[in-house]
Amino acid sequence: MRVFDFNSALVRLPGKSVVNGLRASPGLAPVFEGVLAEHAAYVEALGRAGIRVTVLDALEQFPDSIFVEDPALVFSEAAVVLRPGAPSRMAEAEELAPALAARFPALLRINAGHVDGGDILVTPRRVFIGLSARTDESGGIELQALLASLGITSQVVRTPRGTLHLKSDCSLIDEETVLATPELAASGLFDGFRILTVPPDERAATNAVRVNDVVLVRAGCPRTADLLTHQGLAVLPLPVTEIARIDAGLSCMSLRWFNPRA
Ligand code: CIR
Repeated sequence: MRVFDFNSALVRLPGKSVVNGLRASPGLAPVFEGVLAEHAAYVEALGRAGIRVTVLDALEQFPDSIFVEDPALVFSEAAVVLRPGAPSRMAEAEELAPALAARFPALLRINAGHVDGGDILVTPRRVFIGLSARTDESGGIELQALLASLGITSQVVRTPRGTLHLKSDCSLIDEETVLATPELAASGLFDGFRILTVPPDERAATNAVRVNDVVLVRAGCPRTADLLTHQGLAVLPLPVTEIARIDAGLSCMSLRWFNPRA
């Protein structure tokens, strides 16, 4: 089983409040109908990649709750309820907990500090936990202990300064290959991995999602798509223009796992 072999996913519909999602810099807010269309294309792509997708109802009181990757971390054997670092997102974790409890054999919880799932990169060798403005040391240490209890090795690293999440700048493409920004590629973090470096003007494409035999990639990044295609990978470009206005990309819109009981 490869760490990107999935048969199950959870997503959450955007509420109209998504237009008020958090963003680091001022600019145009997303248009609700546009977010809805991008979300629908994403859900369809997961389905075409072989995943059974459960779509949860929108939560109007939580504008960013469409980004289910941040309040939880999932593996075949357990789900971890995290503690998102943005105050407006903290309660998303408890909103998600019942859906997780119904689907996983074990439910673990981070009880101290903060961890956003966007800062967690799962690879076959270890799980990287990126410290950022959203993920702090006490959360990272607690997550390491929970992962150790599941027999999973992890390493606490630094999310690059000025980057929202670790996975804003990198993603796992196959068991030994990561896609990364030029800065992260040069940082030494991925020593031992094969690194595919995106062109500087396509930095946002690093937040790709390997799902079974397909790589979902942000549309409008042709050189990154070519880079992946030349590795023999099937690439599926998806539009994220609207959700990018609230600092989001592809990985954050789902929780993906392999359910051996499905
Ligand atoms: C936030 O700032 O929390 C949301 N507007 C975007 C979250 C994106 N999450 C992710 O990349 N994992």
